Amino acid sequence: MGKENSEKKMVSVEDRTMCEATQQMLTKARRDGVKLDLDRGYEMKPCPIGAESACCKHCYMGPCRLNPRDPYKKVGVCGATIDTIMARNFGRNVAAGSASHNDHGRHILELFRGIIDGKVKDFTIEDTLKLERVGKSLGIDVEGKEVLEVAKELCDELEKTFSNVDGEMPFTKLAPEATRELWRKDGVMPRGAMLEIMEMMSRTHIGCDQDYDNLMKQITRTALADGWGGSMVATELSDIMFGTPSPTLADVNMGVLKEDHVNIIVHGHEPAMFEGMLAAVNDSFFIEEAKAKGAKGINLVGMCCSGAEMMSRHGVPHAGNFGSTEAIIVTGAVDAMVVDIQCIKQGLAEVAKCYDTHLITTNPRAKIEGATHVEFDEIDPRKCTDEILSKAIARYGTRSMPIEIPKKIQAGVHGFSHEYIEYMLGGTFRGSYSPLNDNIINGRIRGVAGVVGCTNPKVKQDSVHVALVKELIRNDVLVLQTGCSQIALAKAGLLVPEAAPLAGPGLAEVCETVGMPPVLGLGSCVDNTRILIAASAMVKAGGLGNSIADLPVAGCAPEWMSEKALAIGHYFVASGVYTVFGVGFPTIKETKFHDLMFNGLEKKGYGKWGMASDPIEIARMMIAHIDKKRKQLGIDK
Ligand code: XCC
Ligand code: SF4
Repeated sequence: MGKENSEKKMVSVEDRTMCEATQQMLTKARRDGVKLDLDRGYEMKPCPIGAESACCKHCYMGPCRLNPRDPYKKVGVCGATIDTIMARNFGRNVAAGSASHNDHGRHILELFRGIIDGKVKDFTIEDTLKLERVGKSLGIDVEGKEVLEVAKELCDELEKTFSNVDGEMPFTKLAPEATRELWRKDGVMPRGAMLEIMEMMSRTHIGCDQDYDNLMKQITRTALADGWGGSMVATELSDIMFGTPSPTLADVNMGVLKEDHVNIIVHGHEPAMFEGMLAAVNDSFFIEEAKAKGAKGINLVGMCCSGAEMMSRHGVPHAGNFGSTEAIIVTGAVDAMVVDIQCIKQGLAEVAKCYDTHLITTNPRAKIEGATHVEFDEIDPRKCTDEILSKAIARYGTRSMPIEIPKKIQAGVHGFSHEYIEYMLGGTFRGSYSPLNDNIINGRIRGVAGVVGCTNPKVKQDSVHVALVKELIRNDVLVLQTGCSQIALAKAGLLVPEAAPLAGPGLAEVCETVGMPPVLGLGSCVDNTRILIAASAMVKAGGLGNSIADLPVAGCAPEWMSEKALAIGHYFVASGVYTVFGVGFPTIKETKFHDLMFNGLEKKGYGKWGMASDPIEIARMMIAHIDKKRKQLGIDK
């Protein structure tokens, strides 16, 4: 097949995404002359030197470019070697990812403090049982204390996650003792997130830390400050304030839009604004306003991670993942897309303009040129949400575009918090260990995999997620999911108990007994920390070794794209999990730094990195690791 031919084949909508709704909208966008990310991604030819992290622009003696095919032939002007350059680049990626999650977590903590101080009146402490449980797990004496008293102590304790300059980050207490000992011994125990991120940035300045092995220590500490820091604070406090998820039925895909309703999409990451919107759309004043314009009502749906959180907590419908955010505007049916922070493509502004959709930014940390900014303030949420509603309703009244909504919709069960998983698979002690551990030891469940992360227009949207997860469950591996990956599998119809027959005989039997799907959706990307807590609980329940590194588990982000994904990947590796990334990886294979990440870390007692792009190959690697761990545990009969 000639180059031209293969390019033609690549560019068909079926090759850009396996999501049929997104295909339909991409076709329409091309017809309408509107360019989407899915096509921009195809046309972009990424820099091959940057793709393998063989360039450095940390000072203006450069930028220095090394040859990825002969990486040790040259050094930078300052003398930096390829290992230093790759380690510094990776370190700054992890710092940015960790900063994003910590900024999110700190913002959630501020909201929590606002509730305690009485300044914030529109939000409250929903789950007081969880408040007590989390307080106790951090050593707070909750006996006989008022809710607000416990909350205040917890708030002060968790503040240290960000502000500590020494000691150990509070939530690291939840990790198994052997895992913590390793962190202490290697000097990678995270202190405070602001400190770790600052130190990561300073050590990667020209002429500072130029030993890739030493840099790796700070990279590890910075990543741990995400998983056991800001991300965990975000998840746990959001549960306390907005409710801990338990299994909820929710619809997913573009068919959740309703032609005869005012459609509002919330897309981003922090739950507060979305919670505010949810409260406001039920206001009868606005429902009447919408009706006066001829609409049957107001339809609030989510996308990406804030969508995943709201779906988990409240069953709010979810319209699609990262790869569909521009495409959905092409329906013409979106009256407003409301965004806050992270993973919001600037390209949305142009697409929104073409389809007369309001793109509304709400967070002072994330404005977009061409979008309307209506700031959200937790102290007065209605000021923002009411203005958004008025704008969306007015747009419904003046809709002039032809509307085309793909009729794709898929129900699924979401909202498996770690508490619920423990309750479902660990609550009643039958054998010597918890039922989950028993089922792993007796081999019905071969192991547990976390499949998470983004979609990336470098690969056919959703296709690697779906093929990988199907292969894993077919081999009796229980799959836990978050973020955009969870949405991909929800659209494919796997987040229902009826998907059990797709699993191997052992996993299918467990699913049928418990009445659960073979694929469990845990929520957004910060909720990856639920996987850390579940893994720690598995260690503590006994029979599967002493540390997370002993468990027959593995993780994967098969279509990753963000720096947050790298931070998440590395905190899983640093916590003991074998983590495979798809798409590609910013290192050069034949280098010392790559060897450290993909082999050396495991020898030191951590997890390790893996990389492959084919889903069956990824599954094979993850299962081989799970089997290796089973063998080491002596449960490989
Ligand atoms: Fe973003 Fe969180 Fe990735 Fe999705 S999975 S593209 S990071 S929205 Ni989190
Ligand atoms: Fe080049 Fe060194 Fe400057 Fe990087 S820090 S751009 S390798 S001179």
